[in-house]
Formats: sequence, structure tokens, C-alpha cells
Amino acid sequence: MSTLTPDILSTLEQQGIELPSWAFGNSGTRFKVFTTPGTPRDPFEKIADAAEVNRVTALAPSVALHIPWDKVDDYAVLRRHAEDLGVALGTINSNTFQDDDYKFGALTHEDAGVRRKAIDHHLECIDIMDATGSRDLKIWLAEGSNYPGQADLRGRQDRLHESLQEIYARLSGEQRLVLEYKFFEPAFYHTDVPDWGTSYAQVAALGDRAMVCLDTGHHAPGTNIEFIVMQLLRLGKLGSFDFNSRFYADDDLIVGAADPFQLFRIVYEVIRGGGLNNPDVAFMLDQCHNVEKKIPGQIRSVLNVQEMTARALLVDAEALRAAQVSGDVLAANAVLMDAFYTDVRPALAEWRESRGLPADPMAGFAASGYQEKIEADRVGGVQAGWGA
Ligand code: PSV
Ligand code: MN
Ligand code: MN
Repeated sequence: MSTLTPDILSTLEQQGIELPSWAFGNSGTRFKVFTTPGTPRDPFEKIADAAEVNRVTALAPSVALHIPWDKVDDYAVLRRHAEDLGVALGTINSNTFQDDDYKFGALTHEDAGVRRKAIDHHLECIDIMDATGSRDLKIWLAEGSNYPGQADLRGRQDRLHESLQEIYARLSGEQRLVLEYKFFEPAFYHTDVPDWGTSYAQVAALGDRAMVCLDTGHHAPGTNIEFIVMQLLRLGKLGSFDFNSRFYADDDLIVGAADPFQLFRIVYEVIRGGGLNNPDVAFMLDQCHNVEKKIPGQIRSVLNVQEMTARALLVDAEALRAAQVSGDVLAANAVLMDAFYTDVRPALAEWRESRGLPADPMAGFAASGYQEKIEADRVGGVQAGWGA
């Protein structure tokens, strides 16, 4: 355990990454959804699978739900089911992108009746939060337009504000609203919440319990995402992350798969901003496993985050600061790179064993027989909601 100090290990021990329920359902592209044997048939089975990820990693204490995909009759029963399996129900995600009425918008729609329906859906999500004990309502909007002139850009921002205000007013206690931005898709010309600035402007107008959600796959190629992380932390408005990785657009691939160095840089700014165990920042995955097995896909994802966190914790802050102050460009860069290039895997494996976890959680899960059991037991697993 040579590389990781007791301080680093105790920080790592507190790390928790929320899993998205939809990562366990079948998903795909608009071309084809491949079904995976053993896919959950209902929200109860999705939670059972998520609990497996936590069982072998101790890294995934909560599961985010998506409404109506995860609609059940009694959320208290679902909550107990999760708690019995050692996990909590987390963020509630709304869905205003799979209904014909929302073809030209939901919270921004010209028609007050459609806006009413979309607002009511969010109020229902908050009722669910009351039952599940969830803190965060996450709103990602698929709204926008495809052609210049199609929509009144300014009027839509005003309507968005009014709709969000009504939703925000319904929150109580510790509950929060997090507004996720995305630069394009499904709309191709303009999107109503395309960037962190728009999300920030909208949530700042609501109040303290409205924050920005940063999905790492929602930026134009080449965007310096860690800069945005720094800025939002500086402003006290980074509410949550949706982690995933991308090569081209919103690929929703395993976090850290496409660009581990970017993940390292993001986590470094989180640490620099006091945010690693900052209760204001929820660390979530937002991924889809189209061709790989889903539970191992989620295990790999949380391990990637843990590994890059361990490396980012190795940055020698004092040496870095000294090099920055003295204008030693290469020395400063070398401090960061030294940490990034440190192989922490053996130390993490040893540490896991010392905590009664499998040294290699991927192998631990494979040896457990769980995958074979669900493949035999479950027939007709559900689709996550994408690619229909
Ligand atoms: C669509 O882009 C999306 O991936 C958003 O990132 C949401 O967080 C997620 O779907 C679930 O609604
Ligand atoms: Mn997302
Ligand atoms: Mn996305």
C-alpha cells in the first residue's frame, strides 16, 4: 500500500457514486437495441443489480430512478427493498421527452396546457421524492428547435423560468432541483439549456436549492470540462455530475474509458474546489451499456472513478503551488503528470482486501454466480427507454 497514505485511503473510503437505474435496462442506438440475458424486468430487479455493484466495491451506495420508467405502485416498498439490499434510492430524474405532446417543447412550450402537463409531471416526481427520501430532482430537457426561425428563443427562456419557478416552489426541506445542460440532441439547431451558463442563469434565478448538473458527455469536442467544474464549484452551484465518456457525441460510454486523463483532471478540480466529499455535489453515472454486460460495466465504471480519484489525491499540492508561483511551467506540469502516471491499482487491491472486499471486484462478481442466476431466472428484460 506504498503509494496511498492513510489520509488518502480515508478520503477514498467516503467516496460514493450513484448508479442510474437505466444502466441496468437494455439500451441501444436508434439502429438497434440488443437485449442482454438477465436484464431486469422491473425496478426491483434493477435495484438488486445495482446492489451487487455496491456489494463488491462498497462504492455505489445509491441508485437514481427515472420516472415513468421506474414507476411503481408503492415507493415505500421500493425504498425498503433498496434498504434491505444495503442501498438507498437517490436522485429522481424526470422525463418530458417521450410523449407526443412534447414534440415542440415541454416546460418551454407555447401552449399553456402542455406546460401545465410538464410541470405537473415534475410535481409528481417531487411527491415520489417525498416517499423515496430522495434529495435531488434532476431535470434534463430535450427541448429546442431544428431550424432558424422555428422558435422564439427568448420567449422560451422566459417560459422555462416560469415553469421552473413553479417546480422549485414545491420543493421542501433539503430537496433540491438540479438542471442539466446539453449542447445538442435531440434538437439540432438550438437547445433551450445548451450550456453551463444557461443552466447557471436559470438556477441562479430560482434560489439556493437550485444547482447545475454537469454531464461529462454534453459538451462540444475539445471543451475544457475541468474549467467548468472549477467555475461552478467556485460559484457554489455545482449540484451533481453525470459521469460517462465519449468519443464523438453523447456516447454514454463507461466513464474513464475514452479519456482517463480528462477524468483525472476533472477529479483534481473537484478536490481543489473542496468538493470530493462535499455534500453539495452528487457524483452519479449516466451511462448505457449497449453491447457489454451491464453489472460488470457499472463495476468497471465506479472502479475507474475510484482509480482516478486516488491518482488525483496523489497530486503534491505544495509542490504544484510552488512551481506555479515561480512560473516553472514544466515543473508544475510534471507534478500533475507524476500523480497521473502513478499506478495505484496494486495499492487499491490490497486496501480492498483489508476491508473484506474482493481485491478485484470484476473477478469477485464473476465468481459469485449472480450473472448466471439472473440469466436463468429472468426472461424478457426491460428496455431502458432509449432507442425505441
Ligand atoms: C440524454 O442526453 C440523457 O443522457 C441525459 O444526460 C439525462 O441525464 C439522461 O438522458 C437521463 O434522462
Ligand atoms: Mn445525463
Ligand atoms: Mn446524455
